Amino acid sequence: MKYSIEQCNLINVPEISDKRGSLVYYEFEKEFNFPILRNYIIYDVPSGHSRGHHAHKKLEQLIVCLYGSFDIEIFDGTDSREITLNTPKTALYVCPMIWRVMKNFSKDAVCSVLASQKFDENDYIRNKEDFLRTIS
Ligand code: T46
Repeated sequence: MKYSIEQCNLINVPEISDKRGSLVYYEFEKEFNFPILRNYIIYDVPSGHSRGHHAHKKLEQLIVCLYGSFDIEIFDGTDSREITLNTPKTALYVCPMIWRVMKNFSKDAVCSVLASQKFDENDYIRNKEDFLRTIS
């Protein structure tokens, strides 16, 4: 199956705000089509550093910025798009076989990722030439 960045959409989740503050929730099965088997959190990224630089063979993910901001570039081998994430109200769904680079992290940025599979290094394509060869 050919995947494209057209399938990587921004999802706005419900937000409930009152005088005590705000709450957002991610309700699976209803809003997302994959089970969440893992959550990991990225934080304390030093200024000027980027992360990612890989694609996943099967993994689907929802990438959320809990605090601060960062940019994520997604590339399907043909088209690319850069998206700024800066609120827990909006998640970026990333389908398999998308090259991603996360950059421009603010000093206080906290990124939470909800993933469809447990960690498996064999699911990664960490070499860009291998990625381009795989999708061609
Ligand atoms: C992704 C982007 C958005 C684990 O042992 N378990 C885990 O669940 C994860 C995510 C990573 N690791 C190990 C693998 C490496 O030895 O932690 C180390 C750092 O991982 P990596 O260099 O892949 O981190 P990022 O920030 O470049 O990429 C991560 C995810 O790995 C990746 O799936 O899509 O965030």
